[in-house]
Amino acid sequence: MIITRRNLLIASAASAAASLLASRAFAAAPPLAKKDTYKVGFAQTESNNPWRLAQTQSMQDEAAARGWQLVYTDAAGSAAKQVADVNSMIAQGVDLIFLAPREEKPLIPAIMAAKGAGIPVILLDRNVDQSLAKPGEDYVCFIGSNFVEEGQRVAEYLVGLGGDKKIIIQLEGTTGSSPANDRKKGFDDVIAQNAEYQIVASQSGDFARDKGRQVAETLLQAHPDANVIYAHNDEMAIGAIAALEAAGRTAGREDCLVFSIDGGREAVQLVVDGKIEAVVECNPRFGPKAFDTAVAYANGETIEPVIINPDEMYTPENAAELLDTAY
Ligand code: GYE
Repeated sequence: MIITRRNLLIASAASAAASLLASRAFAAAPPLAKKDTYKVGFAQTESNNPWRLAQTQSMQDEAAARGWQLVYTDAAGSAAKQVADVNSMIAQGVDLIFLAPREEKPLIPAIMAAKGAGIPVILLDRNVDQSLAKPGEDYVCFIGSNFVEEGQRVAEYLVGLGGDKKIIIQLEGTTGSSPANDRKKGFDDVIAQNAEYQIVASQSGDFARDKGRQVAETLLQAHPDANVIYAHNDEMAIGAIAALEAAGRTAGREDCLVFSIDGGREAVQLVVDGKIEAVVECNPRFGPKAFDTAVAYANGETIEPVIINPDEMYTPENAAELLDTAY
């Protein structure tokens, strides 16, 4: 090959790309030094529901029990603020960051910034886009529920019930968040295999009670024949029950089945009352496992890239008995 300036440029661009790939493929997540106590960050997404409050409480309790310093931030529902929160933790020199990434893509630069600063990140409860960041390389691991399975369990329960309730409204969680994407996927896949069931509308209620109520109100007007509401979390299900009642309808087996995911005390009580048919648990008490995982990582133990929390399902059969264990 004749060496021209153009060929040289192409060759050097190709080798730069190759070494970038190699560094991505081989670089491990930053290590955590062994110490008696740590200063760790917890970057929370928002605090507008009992699930988030229970998760924050669990992290704070665990830090206090171990005598670790916890730098806590609340992104108040803004991915941009959460990126800034992580950057401020990096500037404060925390040893490790626990991050609950609000959405799958916008938090990638924050994870990369922590990696660049040599600070390991453990993802809690929500995951990030796996084509953009990887466990064991860019962050240590993900700890949380299997959201696809949660959606599947709701759909399988519904199909298993039989009966005539087959026209479904779906209230999705925060757009672009891993639980919303995966809870929809798991549910939709099972429903697609059962032709007599039909999802007539699927829209985001942002995991929030009042947004869920408003969206349910609009969708119930557009689809008055709907007789199943599947909400991606308790808060939106509770909002949807208010919308049903405002429309002169009732939540429950007589009229419209309601399903949710999370398993907060208020929702489990609604299962006891017959207004919610079933709730798939998604446990927010992350503290013990999160801190244990950090210690195991510092000790050089092998950390699984994905650590799944086992979840219960609350049904009319067990809800009363399990009520006291709900957060
Ligand atoms: O279901 C919801 C919360 O990310 C798994 O986020 C979590 C979800 C949970 O706001 O209520």
